[in-house]
Amino acid sequence: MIITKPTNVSLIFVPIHFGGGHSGASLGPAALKATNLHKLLNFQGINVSQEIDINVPNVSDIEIQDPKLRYLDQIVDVCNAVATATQDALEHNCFPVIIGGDHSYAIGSIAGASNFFRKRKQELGLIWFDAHGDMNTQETSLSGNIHGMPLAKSLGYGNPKLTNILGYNPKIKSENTVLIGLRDVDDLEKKVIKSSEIASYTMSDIDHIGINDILAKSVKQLNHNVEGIHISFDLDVIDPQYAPGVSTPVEGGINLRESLQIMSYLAQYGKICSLDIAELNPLNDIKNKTGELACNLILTCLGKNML
Ligand SMILES: [Mn+2]
Repeated sequence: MIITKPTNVSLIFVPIHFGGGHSGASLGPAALKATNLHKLLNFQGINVSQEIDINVPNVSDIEIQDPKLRYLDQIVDVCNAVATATQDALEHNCFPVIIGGDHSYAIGSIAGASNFFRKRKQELGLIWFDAHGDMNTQETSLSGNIHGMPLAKSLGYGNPKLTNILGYNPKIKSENTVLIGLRDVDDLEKKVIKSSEIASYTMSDIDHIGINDILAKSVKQLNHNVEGIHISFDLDVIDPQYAPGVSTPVEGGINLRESLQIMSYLAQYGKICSLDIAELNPLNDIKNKTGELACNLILTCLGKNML
């Protein structure tokens, strides 16, 4: 099996919180930097080619235009910058790790990765780890928070300003999408997910089938159709016992060993091309426990072994 052991990575930090309304999410990138990620990557033989801090506007004095899509224009700007940085990293043979920040920025990272493969007439696959569906649109969302919508946007549903980043949609086909770890899904989202071709696995499925078999099924399904797979990992997929530092914790998540097993499995599969680590919120964390785990997850995804 090919091992995903990139020699060059690009760290893209996105200190955004207004996709979710939990201000601590903007501190996620700083908490990750405090884990010494850069040095630890170097110890692992990985060169950090660039560290990019995406410019995120201060929204405290911006009036919300549309309560159904809060901070739409600001999020579009951030996602455009994230898309460019992600695509650029891939063009330069660097593995992009995009660190948030609330999950809304994934609209941008997926757009960038998708466009890289599109230019080569290839397709991108997506594995989305999350307690939530992130499949809302302005029609179904109760909060208007865009961090509950990024998967829907990447699949082409919802407001064109978000679905058409980089000028096309959808970024991903639903049959090339896998959703893992679900346990807190809105009723309308349930209908959308069930009626789509997305392969979705709840926590109950993980209990019944086991995470390894789910990953094996997932990569087997995607392998035929796609050249690269983007991983969008919302830290709230992990149980708050191990990852309290997230904006919207939900009991009953995967445990610490399962989270590391996911990354070690994916590291052995050659098509992983880019990684989001989203929703780190140090204001809810305990002594940067979740930040340290996030760091370990990144290192493991990039080939760190226990022995
Ligand atoms: Mn999410």
